Parts: sequence; C-alpha cells; structure tokens
Amino acid sequence: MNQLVAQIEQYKKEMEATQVSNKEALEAFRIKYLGTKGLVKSIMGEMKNVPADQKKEAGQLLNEFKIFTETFFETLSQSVETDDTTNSDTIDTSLPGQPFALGSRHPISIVHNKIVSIFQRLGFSVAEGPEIEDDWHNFTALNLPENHPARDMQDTFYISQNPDWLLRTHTSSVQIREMAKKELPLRIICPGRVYRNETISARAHCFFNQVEGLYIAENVSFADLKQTLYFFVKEMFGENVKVRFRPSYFPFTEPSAEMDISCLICSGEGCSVCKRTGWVEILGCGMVHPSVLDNCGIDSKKYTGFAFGMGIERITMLTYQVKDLRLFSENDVRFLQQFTQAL
Ligand code: 2NL
Repeated sequence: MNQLVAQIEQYKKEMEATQVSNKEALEAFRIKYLGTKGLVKSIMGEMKNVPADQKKEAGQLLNEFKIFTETFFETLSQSVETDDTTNSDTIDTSLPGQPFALGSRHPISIVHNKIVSIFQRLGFSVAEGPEIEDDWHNFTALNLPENHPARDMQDTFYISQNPDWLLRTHTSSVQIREMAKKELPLRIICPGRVYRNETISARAHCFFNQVEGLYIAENVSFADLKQTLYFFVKEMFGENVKVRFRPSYFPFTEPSAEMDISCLICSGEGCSVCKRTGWVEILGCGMVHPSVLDNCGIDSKKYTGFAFGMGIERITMLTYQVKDLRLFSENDVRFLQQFTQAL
C-alpha cells in the first residue's frame, strides 16, 4: 500500500516536470500515461496484489490518480492548442494584410496652406491672435463708429458687456495687434477662424475661416496692392484666369475695392455659380484708412499700406465646386475622403 502511494507521487512529479510544447509531445504524453499500455493502466493492474482489507482504500487512491492524470492531460492539450494559433506554421503569410486607413487633409486646410504658401513667397509672414477679443481691437481701432451696424448684437457674439469681450468677427483684430507693436515695415497675413451671428444656410455659417493680409511701409500704393493680388490669383487659380476690380466701401480702407475673377466653372460663359455674369467675387481690399494707422500709433503722413480679406470657405467652394458650405463642418467622412490630393 505504501509502495503504491510512493509510486503515484513519483508519477505525479514526473508528469509535472514534463515539457509539452507541441502536438507531438502531447501525444507522447498521452501514450505514456493514458495509452492502453500506459502507466495509469499498469498501476491499476497492481490492485490484484493489494491485500483484501486495503482494496477499498487502494481503489480510491488509484481512481483519484486516474482522474488527476486525465485532468492534467486536458490542461496540457488546451495550452498546446492556444499556443499553436501563434505558431508561424499556421499563419498564411501570402494573405493580404489588414488595410490601414490613412486620414486625409480637410479641404479648408488644403486651401489654407496653399494661400499661406503663396503669400510667404512674396515675403509675408503669418501672424496669429486670440479668437476672444475686446471691442477696441475688433471694432474701434478699425474705424467702425459706435453705432455701426456691424457691432449689432445680431451680427456679433458678445461674451460680456463690461469688460467688453466678444468673438472676433474678422482677423483684422490680429493685424491691429501687430500694427500696435510699431515694428515697420510690416508684411503679414492673418489666417484664422472668425464668428458671426448668422442663420446657418448653404452659403453662410456662424463660424468660418478668413485670411487677411496687410502691408505697411513708406510709399505703398494701390498699384502694389493690385500686383500682389494678381500674383496671388494666378498662383491660386492658374494663368488663364481673368481679374477685375470694382469700387466698394469698407470703413477701414480708403479707397476700397472688391476683386472678381472670371468664373472657373463656365470660363465666363455664364452659369449658376456666377449667376450668368461670368464673374465671381473672391475678396475685398483697399488702402488702409489713415485713421486706422493713427489709432495704432503709426504716423499716417509717413506710412501708407494696403489690406485685403477673403473667406477660405468661399475659395474652397470655387476650387472644388462644393455647393453647400455646411459640408465643411459636419465631418462626414464620405465627403472628407474625397480630398486626397495635395493642391
Ligand atoms: C472681405 C473684406 C477686407 C480688410 C479686410 C483691413 C485690416 C486692417 C486695416 C484695413 Cl487692420 N483693412 N482688412 C480690408 C479690406 C477688406 O475684407 O470681404 N473679407 C472677407
């Protein structure tokens, strides 16, 4: 009986010491312990040599050992199976890999980057400023009088009245901040998001992106303004595009103008985009009003400058023929995935 107990302990120790890392080793284990001529069977055969008064106890012991061995084998086979799935033999390396989805740039970013790089080539540098502004930088300094309709609650998102915080309605406020530094000459472009309290439609949104430009030095003329914008338009839309200036009015420029380009869709033939006129408006511009220079502490007798402003959404809609500007802020991947090419 004691011999039997010792033998069982011996087998258990051997089992636990066995390395089983693949199917072949697992099968060898099964044959050695659980096969028809295996050790479990043979130790069971020892029952006949056990004295009659100990048979019950020995039977229990042997039965427990059999169950132990079977459970042990079960555990081993499970670990071998899970290991096998990571075994290189079972991976078909000729199968195509999992597709890895690359993102694409937002159309507004593509056009923004192109506009910025064109002006950088002309020596303009990028200036940025806060989206939350005060009344002075957004309106007063720009020659917008106290009762000007642009200050109306209907157009401007006011955050507080006193102190007067608001969401900037144009990036001119950044240019005012740069002018106030009085480091001249000044040649900057100010891209950024602006806010206006408008009803959202296919053509208007309560937030959109702008690029404004400003050049201040001695003897800057309207001819400089025109040449700069001609260069911009040719780089942006191609050599064949035609340009025209129309007189206009802005409180912060004098004289003021709006610039049109020949319609990209119908090349001037007349279509729905240009409302059958053959021309589309792309920006506003003018010579900086002397009062604006004075407001920033720049001597308007010595210095002159030009400024211009354009909406990035508008340029993007013309470039890609997008008919509804709400698509730019809705983040529908089916729309965004189409803009894969660098512009
Ligand atoms: C438009 C028209 C314009 C300006 C913006 C400007 C800025 C300073 C001084 C003078 Cl600091 N002018 N900016 C000038 C003319 C037109 O924008 O239609 N924008 C979308």
